Amino acid sequence: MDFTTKFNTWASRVEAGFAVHLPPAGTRPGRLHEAMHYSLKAGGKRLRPVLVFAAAELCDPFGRHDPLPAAVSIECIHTYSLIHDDLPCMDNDDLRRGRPTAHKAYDEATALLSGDALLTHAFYLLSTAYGYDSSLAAALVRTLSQAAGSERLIGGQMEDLIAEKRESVDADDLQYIHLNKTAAMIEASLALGAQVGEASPARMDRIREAGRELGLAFQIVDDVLDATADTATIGKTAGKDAKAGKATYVSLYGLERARVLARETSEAAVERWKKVEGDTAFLVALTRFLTDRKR
Ligand code: GRG
Repeated sequence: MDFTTKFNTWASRVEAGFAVHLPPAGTRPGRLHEAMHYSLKAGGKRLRPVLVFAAAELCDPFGRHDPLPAAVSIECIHTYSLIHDDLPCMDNDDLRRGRPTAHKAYDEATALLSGDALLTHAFYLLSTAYGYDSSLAAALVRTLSQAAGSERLIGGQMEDLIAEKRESVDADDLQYIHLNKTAAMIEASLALGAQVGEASPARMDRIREAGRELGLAFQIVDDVLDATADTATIGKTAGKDAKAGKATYVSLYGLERARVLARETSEAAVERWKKVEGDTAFLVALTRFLTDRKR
């Protein structure tokens, strides 16, 4: 199967999985469940679920455990983080994934609660879907909760908000923000897939290292796109980082240097993939695809 077909197959699988692994939109309270599905189905790239499938297949081509619940759970956490990030008390954005943000389509309280519900559901799903193997379920919950917690995703978001109010931000601060706000969830997607595929500890370490580098490259490209692409293409308000005084690779290093750093970091990730045992061709192609993406 070629790269695009494989990516689209996994992305479609996770989208179909929302109907199986979440309470339906009509579940009482209808407004809450409808808002959860509204944001989930808004049509993101589905990068993180695809990473779960790819790592699971890499580590266990025979598929002893189904990666789908893990893939749905990481997309729940990612979507919650986007809903909350768009709220007026954070980035205050009107557009996400090409549609009105959750608090614009509903209201702030509904958006907040739908994010809370997606966050909570992710762990319910992992613990029930893999409950037949309690050590696997516990390992998955540990990986995801650590990546989404106060020292990683939420910590990165906190420092990002603090940096907006500061006079200057240095390379260390920027690295902290991006490693935690962005790379943590990308690394965790791969780690979840590798756990589903019963990877050895050594293989897991190498996969995580590649994920960390891929996550950084992804964020540098995101910074470049925010500075150069138009709103219609990226499906969120372009040029927001500069307006908000955000710490980005473009604000710290300038556009041209940021472009070079994106390519170098992406190639560093490719080198890491080559050190991982097994057929990493899809992950190498994905790394390069993400560097050249337009949205
Ligand atoms: C509110 C705890 C909390 C965290 C928010 C996700 C996030 C942290 C902030 C969103 C802003 C931002 C630039 C985050 C960096 C990660 C990132 C680029 C997210 C967007 O991921 P994509 O491009 O989104 O994969 P889609 O919509 O395609 O799924």
